[in-house]
Amino acid sequence: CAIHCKQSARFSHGSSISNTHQPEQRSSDNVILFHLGFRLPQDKSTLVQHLSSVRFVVLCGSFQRAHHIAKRFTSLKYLNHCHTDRYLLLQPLPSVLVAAHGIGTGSIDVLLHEIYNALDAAGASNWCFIRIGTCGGLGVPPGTLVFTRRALSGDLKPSLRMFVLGEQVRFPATLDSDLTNSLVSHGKAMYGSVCVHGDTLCAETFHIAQGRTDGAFVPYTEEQKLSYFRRCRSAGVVNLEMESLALAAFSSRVNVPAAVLCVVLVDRLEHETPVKQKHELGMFEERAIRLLVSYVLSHVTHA
Ligand code: R2B
Repeated sequence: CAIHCKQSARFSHGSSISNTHQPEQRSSDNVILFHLGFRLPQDKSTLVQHLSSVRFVVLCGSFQRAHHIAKRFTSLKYLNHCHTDRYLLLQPLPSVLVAAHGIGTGSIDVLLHEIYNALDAAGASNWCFIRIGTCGGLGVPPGTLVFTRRALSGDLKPSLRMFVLGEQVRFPATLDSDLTNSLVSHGKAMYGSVCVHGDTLCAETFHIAQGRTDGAFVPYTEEQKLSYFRRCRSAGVVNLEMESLALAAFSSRVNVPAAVLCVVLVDRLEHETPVKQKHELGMFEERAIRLLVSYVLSHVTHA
């Protein structure tokens, strides 16, 4: 019958679940941003007033870094914020949001949906995501600023693998090349060859999926680990982190440009964990933050 045929039709990626957005299926009534701690109001006027002019959504891992970045745009006194014990969303300028997404694709994905829903309801248009984070390098030294060209899964594909309604679906994941190139140019003008444009391996876990040997157990040999890292390098990977793919897949589906910029804390071809002094690591992170703030400020008015 027609219903049965419709249900069992398969898309070209081999699943009956679409890997693109199906706008007619989306419910926009009574939306609760549970993890940010608010419900979208029926009367959208306050939301429009606060969020309709947002141009940049800056994403980072921790609450502390989010506060640190937001304070570079404004004084604490003027900082609008909403938070739960899970996530934090700050608005240092009418055009800038700064949010903390936690660790991993699962964590950032929750926040992306809720921020998108808020901005969509407020009628914001012409905005983008920029993730700023830390990462391990592959053959590049600590302090390198990596701008992600392609976010890749553990099997080196530019798509996010997810089980949806019991089926494995791969969501195409593309970062915005114009936004990335413009960040790279800005970065190169500030820091020159410290800036590298390359592919990022987005790992599913911190320890095993990134070939670490300092977790509670290790299911591979040193040789297997190095051989995987060499394969990654040959495929163009210069760094490893844990969120880029979810951001790339999400932004591709909702059609919002996104870019990822990470500072290398350790070269994983040499070490498992950072060997630099704490103040040096702080200086490296500061580099990335200064670049991001300078870039955003050069694109927004301070109203
Ligand atoms: C980089 O650092 C975090 C893990 O320590 C993770 O969020 C990432 O991508």
